[in-house]
Amino acid sequence: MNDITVVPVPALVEPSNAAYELRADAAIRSDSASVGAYLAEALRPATGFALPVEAAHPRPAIELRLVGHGPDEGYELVVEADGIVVRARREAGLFYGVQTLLQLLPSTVDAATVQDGPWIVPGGRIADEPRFSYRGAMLDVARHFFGVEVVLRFIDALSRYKINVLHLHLSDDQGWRIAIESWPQLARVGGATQVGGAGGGWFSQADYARIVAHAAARHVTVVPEIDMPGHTNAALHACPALNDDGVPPAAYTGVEVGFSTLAVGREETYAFVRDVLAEVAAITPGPWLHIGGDEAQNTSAQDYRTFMARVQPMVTALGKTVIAWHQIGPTEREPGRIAQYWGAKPEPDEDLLAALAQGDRILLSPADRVYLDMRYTAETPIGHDWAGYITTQTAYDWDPDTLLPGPCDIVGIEAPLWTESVATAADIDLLTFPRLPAVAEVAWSPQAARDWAGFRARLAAHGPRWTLRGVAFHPDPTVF
Ligand code: TNX
Repeated sequence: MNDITVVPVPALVEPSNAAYELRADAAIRSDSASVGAYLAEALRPATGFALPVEAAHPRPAIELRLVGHGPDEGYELVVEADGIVVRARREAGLFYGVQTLLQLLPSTVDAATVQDGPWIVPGGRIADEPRFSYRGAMLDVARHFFGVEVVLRFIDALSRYKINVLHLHLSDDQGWRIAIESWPQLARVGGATQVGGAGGGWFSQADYARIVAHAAARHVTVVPEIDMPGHTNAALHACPALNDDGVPPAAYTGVEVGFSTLAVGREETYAFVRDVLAEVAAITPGPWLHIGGDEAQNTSAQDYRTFMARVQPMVTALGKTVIAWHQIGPTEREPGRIAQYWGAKPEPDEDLLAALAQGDRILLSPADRVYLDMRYTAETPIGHDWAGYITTQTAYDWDPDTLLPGPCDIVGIEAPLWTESVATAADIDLLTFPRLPAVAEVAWSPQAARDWAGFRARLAAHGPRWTLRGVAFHPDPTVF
C-alpha cells in the first residue's frame, strides 16, 4: 500500500509486504447482501470471475463484516496474502471500504469487458472515517433538464468518491421538474421549457422514487430543493392563482436571475407551498428539505422575512430539517436549520454573519472553490466565471475550518453544478471531473493527511478509470 492512489486519501494507511491476488475461484462473504452484490457486480465484468456472494463460505476470499464497534461511516480494511477483510459498524462503512478496495485494484478493473490480470491488491491495513458527515454534490435539473438515466449515472460516479448527498435543484425560473399531484399544471406547464426554449421535462413521482432508491443503494441521500420565493417564474407561469392579478407571466428561457417572486401577501401562495412541500416530503426518505431562498431580489426584505417565518415551520411540521441558501440568515430561526454558504471571497456577507450569529449549522459551498459551473480557465468551452476560474488545485487547496470568520458548526461541503450552460451528460462530466473528487477529498480526509502534490499524483491515476467508464473528464493540466 505504499503508492496507493485512493481518493479521498484514507485517514490511516499501514502498508505491509504482503499482497493478495484475486483469482477465478474467489468468493465474497458478506454480512450485507446489498454491499456484497455491489462489489461482485463491480468486479465481474473486467475479471470475468463468477464471484459468488454468500452469507457463509468455507474459504472466504473477500469478507465484508458488520461489527459492533467503530465510527459511524468508518471502516477498517485489511489485506493479507490469504484474504481481504472489511469491517464496519454500518453498511455505509462497508460500502466505503468497498470503494477503497476497488481503487486498490489495477485501473483496468473498471473496464466493461474481460481484461488480463493479475488482480493484485497491495497488502496492509487502512483505518478510515470521514471528516464531515455531509459530503454533497448538487445538480441543477431546472435550467436544463436531465432525465433519470443521466441522474443515475451521476450518482454512480459521485458515490465512487464517498459523496453521500445528492441535492437536486428541482425548480427555477426556467422550469419546474417534479410532478405535484395536487397541482398538476406545475410540471405539465411549468416543466415544458428550459434555458434556450426547446426541451424541458420533469420527473414523475415514480421517476423520483427510482432516483431515491438508486441513491440509497449507494448510500447517497437525496435532498430536494424547491427554490422560493425567488426563482419561481415557472410556477407563476404554470399557476395563474399564484399571481396577484391572476395573470401568469410568460415562460422564461433566458439566464438572468432575481426577477421573479411568489406573492407573499397571498394566502394561495401558502396553500401552494404547503401542498408542494408535503408531497415532496412524502417521497423523500432523507431528513432534509431545501427551500432555496437565494437571490430574492424582487421580494422586499420584510416580505422575505414574513415568507420564511411561515414556510420554515411547515418543513419542521413535516418532520424534516430546513436547508436554505445562506440568505436565510437574518430570518427567524428554525431549530437545527442549515444555511448553505455560497459566497465568494472577499465579499463581506451580512447574511452569513447573521446565520453565524444565530447559531445556524453551516454547509459550505464557497463559489470560488467548489462551484462546478465555474470554468477551469478562460479556455473552458462552457461554464460561468463570476466567482473566478476554478482549477482542480483551487477546488482542492483550502481548509474548511479556516474559511469562515469565527467558530461555527460545519456539517459538511457541497459542490453545486448549475446548468445554464450545461446541456448534455458530457457537459456534466467535463465540469465535474476531476474537480468533484477534489472536493470529495476536502470533505472526507483529515486536513493533516492531504496535500496538493500527493493528491495530484493519486488523482492522475484516475484518468484511465474514467476513460474506461466513458466519463468525458477535463484533462486539467494542473493534474495530468
Ligand atoms: C447563483 S448560487 C445562483 C444560481 C445560478 C448560479 C450560477 C445560488 C444560490 N444562486 O441561481 O445558477 O449563481 O453560478
